[in-house]
Amino acid sequence: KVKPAATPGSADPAAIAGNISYHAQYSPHFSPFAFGPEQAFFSTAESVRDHLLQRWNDTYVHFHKTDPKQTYYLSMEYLQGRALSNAVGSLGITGAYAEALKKFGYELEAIAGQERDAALGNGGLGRLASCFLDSMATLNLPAWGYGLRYRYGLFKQIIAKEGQEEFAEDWLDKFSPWEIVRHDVVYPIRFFGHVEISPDGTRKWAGGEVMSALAYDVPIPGYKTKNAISLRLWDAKATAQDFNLFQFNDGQYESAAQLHSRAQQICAVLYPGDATEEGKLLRLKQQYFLCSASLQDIIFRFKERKPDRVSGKWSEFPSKVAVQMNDTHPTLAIPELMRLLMDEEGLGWDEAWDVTNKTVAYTNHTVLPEALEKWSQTVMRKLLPRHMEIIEEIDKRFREMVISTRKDMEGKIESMRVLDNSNPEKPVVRMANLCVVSSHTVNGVAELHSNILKEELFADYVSIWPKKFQNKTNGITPRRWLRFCNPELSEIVTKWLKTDQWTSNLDLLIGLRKFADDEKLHAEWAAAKLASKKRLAKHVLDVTGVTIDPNSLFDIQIKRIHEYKRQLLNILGAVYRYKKLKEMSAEEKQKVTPRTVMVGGKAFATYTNAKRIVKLVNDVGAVVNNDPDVNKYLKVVFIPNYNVSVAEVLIPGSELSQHISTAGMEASGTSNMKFSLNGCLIIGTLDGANVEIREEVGQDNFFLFGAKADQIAGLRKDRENGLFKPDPRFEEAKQLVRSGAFGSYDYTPLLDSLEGNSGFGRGDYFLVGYDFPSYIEAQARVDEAYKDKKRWIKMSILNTAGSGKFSSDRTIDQYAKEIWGITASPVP
Ligand code: 26R
Repeated sequence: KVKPAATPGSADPAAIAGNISYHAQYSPHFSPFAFGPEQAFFSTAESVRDHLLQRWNDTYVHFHKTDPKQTYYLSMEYLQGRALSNAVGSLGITGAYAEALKKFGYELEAIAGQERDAALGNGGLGRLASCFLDSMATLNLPAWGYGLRYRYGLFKQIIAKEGQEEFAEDWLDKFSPWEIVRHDVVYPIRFFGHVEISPDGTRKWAGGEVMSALAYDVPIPGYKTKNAISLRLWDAKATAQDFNLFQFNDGQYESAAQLHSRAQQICAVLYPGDATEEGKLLRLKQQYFLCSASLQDIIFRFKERKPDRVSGKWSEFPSKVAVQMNDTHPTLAIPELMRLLMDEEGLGWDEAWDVTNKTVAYTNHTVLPEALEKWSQTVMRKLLPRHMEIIEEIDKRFREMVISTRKDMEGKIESMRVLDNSNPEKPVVRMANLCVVSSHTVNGVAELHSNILKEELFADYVSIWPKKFQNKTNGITPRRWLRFCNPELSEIVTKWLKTDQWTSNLDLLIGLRKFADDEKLHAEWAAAKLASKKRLAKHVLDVTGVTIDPNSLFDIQIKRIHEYKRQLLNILGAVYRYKKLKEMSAEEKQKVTPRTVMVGGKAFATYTNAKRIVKLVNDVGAVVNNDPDVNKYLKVVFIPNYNVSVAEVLIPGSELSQHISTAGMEASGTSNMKFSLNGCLIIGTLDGANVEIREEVGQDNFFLFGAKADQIAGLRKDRENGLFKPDPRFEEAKQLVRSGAFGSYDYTPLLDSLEGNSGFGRGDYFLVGYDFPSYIEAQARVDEAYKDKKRWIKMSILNTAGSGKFSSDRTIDQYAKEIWGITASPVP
């Protein structure tokens, strides 16, 4: 009924409705006879996109004219989640869009719920990249993200009889209204082939197979600013020339389209299984594809902004370009930039090296040995022969440098060098070493983690380049993780602070501290929490069929399933709690704090022990939740298919969250920050960013337990020497699982990983047994604290009040000043 309007309506609901109606009619993706919630979502998104495009174009033109130094963030992962609410919220037109949709009989929230998550990542590293883009745009920084346009990003998790099952999820079905294909932004990408040496000695990569990288741009709005930046996602394509019509007409359909199908493989899935040689090769192809396309684009833009710059001006490059590598996955940016500068632009080694070193910086996100990438030199030479030559030269020159300047370090060279030839059968490239040797700056992601890098993993390099190493404590965007996901609490914060400026200056939250005892605030705070808990309970009922009590303590652990994150400690704690409840008299039970333990997260498809943990949580839940003796006091729920939008429902409704990794193993953690910001208390070890959160919110408002990072090595040694004496409570919990109380599934291998004396994955490498008693005792302190409602709410308020430091705006501001050397460039 609404008259269509082609132009995006400002903030006027009638004009917006007209624009939505225009898109339904003239950007049709469905037959015109219905306007259901799905059609309404796509038309609304396209209408919002018009606003974004305007800003996106203005920002691009502004950067082009003013030519500031720009950061390019290279990441194999982004976990964007949904975009609609975030976009209208950032543009300040949520109310107008809500009203416009009412004209069609729809609620904005329901329409926004139609959107699929853009899940182009696994976990923490990917979500961090997305929070960073939000802050870069909000701070008006000249900065972009580059990534891959995976067809099937993160798998969908379904819990079946045997535990987790993975299914491909097509986020582009039906299509994404947010991406804009740039048919004019296409670069050739080469694989395989050989190195050609011309008579003058110059080397060039030739032959092999060549396909195209095609750009898709996702506009990223800043909060309350005109700037909108870009997440540029590359897709792989073969052309008509690669299609062999002769073969096709001859009935050889598959070989006729061989390159087309190889191109499709590149962006098919994130982290394809790498157990086979094919899988490894495909992963390396993906990494190179991202690096080569992005660097060609960066160099193109460098030239485009000042056409007279072309040759002889390469020393200017690092004053215009900063490249940040998000972990080692985009390390090939280093040899690729060297290759482009030397082979395509004619620079000599020294000049190219100087430019590369001043341009690239590396962030480390993990110290786990199995997550530190090592690539076979054989595979690398086959796929990227010229890059392998360049890597060998980097390795050679690094060794020569150490020998000529640091005789005292000579004994360390073998472990520091880029190439590891210690196993002549399987020589490898150590990607982290390549990053450290080639980057101007290396950073960790929390204070403790950065110290571990400096004192352990990269200690030898620190003695050569003491100033290369920094810390940049992670952060989260307060827009998505409080303002938009928790409107009830946001409103209260704004009311008591008498300003909504905290959304872009999170330090203002500290102003809540002085109201921490105010009874009126307490009442409002408790009501907001209860509303969020009810929404959470509804989600749990919808996806699991389990009814949970909003008056019980909501205790949540959501993150990737990993042994070092110790979901096993959590569930064994719940098993122990169950056992004690079973032993209690009815009278004793009256005094118990009722609890709902929720665990969610995905296990990597080939990570057997992680999958066993998922199964165990589900099995324990099935027994506990159906046991009338205890289910008023304890429920255990596995939340399936954890992702960004599930987190947006769970975090606001949480009261206690578990960040219980073995100290020293979680680089930072970022969901801990989200929970604390939403007034949730943390039970945790002194690991990653927990250390800093506890400092900020105050130690009385944090439930601490467990061994410290500097004790871990000693404790493992003790264990090897047979000095570990398990606590009887730990033995009881394991025994109950072994007894078959939670079903017939064979948990022996999982539980055996907690026994014995030594070895990786055996001998309780993650020290679940050592930390178990202090964990149980910390949980008892939680139960006591929860009985005192006033005290609990005060602690909750103080968590929110102390979360200012963990805004990704702070993190990105530090990167901009201390690593990238870029400054704000707001569109006038
Ligand atoms: C390629 C493969 C070996 C691989 C390893 C590890 C792929 C992906 C990863 C993911 C890692 C790097 C990750 O997500 N790390 C997390 O980064 C977060 C953001 O800094 C931290 O908060 C979190 O502690 C860390 O585990």
